[in-house]
Amino acid sequence: MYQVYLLLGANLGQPLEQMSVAFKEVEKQIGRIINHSSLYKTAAWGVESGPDYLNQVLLVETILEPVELLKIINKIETKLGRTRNLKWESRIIDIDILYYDDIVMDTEQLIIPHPYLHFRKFTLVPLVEIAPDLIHPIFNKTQQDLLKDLKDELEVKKIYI
Ligand code: PH2
Ligand code: MG
Ligand code: MG
Repeated sequence: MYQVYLLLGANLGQPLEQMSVAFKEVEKQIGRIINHSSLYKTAAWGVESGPDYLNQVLLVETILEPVELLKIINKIETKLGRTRNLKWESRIIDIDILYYDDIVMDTEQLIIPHPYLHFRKFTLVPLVEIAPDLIHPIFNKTQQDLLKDLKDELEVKKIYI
């Protein structure tokens, strides 16, 4: 079994509903969700004119190897209506692999850990909620320390539903 941290994100359509469907599809097709963060309402990062996002981090146990996992993720995203055009454009659903055990890989297809996670408060705040002491295998820092060192000022607000 491998332990994988995934980030769910949505800012088009009915974000709350899509996040909930994605959560269930992850359980069905990827593995047991052993922990998850709260939901966060977050300002669009990268293309800052976009609508706010909902974001959530899941910790999942899976037997899928990284590339197999990516394929299943793409399948779930497509099932929910995701299309792809521009980098960082608004989306119905996005499922990103943040960490996969303490694996480090950098191929054309897949980079683990996620190459932008340490630049993004919308990723680090939910990660700190459920895994403050998890070590980033390249920077050798905890999630708490990565967040402390981060200068991203965009709003990340826990929501209660
Ligand atoms: N995802 C992006 C680009 N910008 N901004 C927020 N707040 N949340 C996201 O999940 C997000 C983003 C590309 O994947
Ligand atoms: Mg993403
Ligand atoms: Mg993605």
